[in-house]
Amino acid sequence: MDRNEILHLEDKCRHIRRLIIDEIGKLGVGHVGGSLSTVEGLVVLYYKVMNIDPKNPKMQGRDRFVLSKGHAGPALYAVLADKGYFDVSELDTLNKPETNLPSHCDMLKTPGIDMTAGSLGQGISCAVGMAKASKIKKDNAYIYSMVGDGECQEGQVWEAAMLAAHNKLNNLIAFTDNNRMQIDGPTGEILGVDPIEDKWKAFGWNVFSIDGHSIEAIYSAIIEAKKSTDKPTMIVLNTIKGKGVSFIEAMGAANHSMPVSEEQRIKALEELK
Ligand SMILES: Cc1ncc(C[n+]2csc(CCOP(=O)(O)OP(=O)(O)O)c2C)c(N)n1
Ligand SMILES: [Mg+2]
Repeated sequence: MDRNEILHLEDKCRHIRRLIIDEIGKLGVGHVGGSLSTVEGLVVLYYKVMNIDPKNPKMQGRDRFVLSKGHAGPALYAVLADKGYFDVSELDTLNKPETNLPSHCDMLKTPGIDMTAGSLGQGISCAVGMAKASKIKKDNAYIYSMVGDGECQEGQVWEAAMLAAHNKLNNLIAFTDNNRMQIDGPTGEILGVDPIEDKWKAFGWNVFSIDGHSIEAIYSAIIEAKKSTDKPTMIVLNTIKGKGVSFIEAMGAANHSMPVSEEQRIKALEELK
């Protein structure tokens, strides 16, 4: 990836963060921290890697993305709107009555959402099934998914991990958004998941651990992951919860689901200019 492309995608990340702050800010409350930490991963996937067509969201053989940490829906909606799956103005309806953009992803409501998620552990399990289905259909699709570090406390995540390795699902490339925070505090204090890389390796996955806010590192890891012939890949994204807005980063786990005042919305947008 050349320097210009990296700069372009970094700009895109700033823009997506602005959309996230704006949509949650206009609602007044939401999952800010865990949305902001996903942005570079989503941007590399949606603007560089995935075989998708926003004008034809159900295109046969498309790549799929399952946001297993479904509470970060606002981040994915910002990306889908910017890609043209629906009008950017729809972001103002986030989590309001009759919206197509509920706080957690719903495949029956939102164009571009391929799997409903929000009950932690279920999304990655569905992604494993989708990767197996793609192998059976031989449609050459890649299935991408993202779990949270706190989500990895769910036993179901490890059942999915085992099944994916057993089935040699090298078409499954997943990310852990390793922001080291969950709902109530630091993951390491509540129920530690470290060493997270060794756990995925022990379950038979190909594993990378990288700076989750580096466009270049994420892209390179995906290219490497695609060389796997017999294993699913986990790319551990070492991230910061609330990334991009200093006063939100400084809140730690208190930014998980937080009220956003009009003053905070404007202050955050200023910083993301
Ligand atoms: C099965 C289940 N239990 C509890 C919750 C409530 N919940 C939503 S987010 C969250 C914390 C998740 O932490 P993490 O996976 O680290 O998310 P992130 O830091 O990326 O926001 C919890 C407990 C849920 N959505 N699903
Ligand atoms: Mg977390």
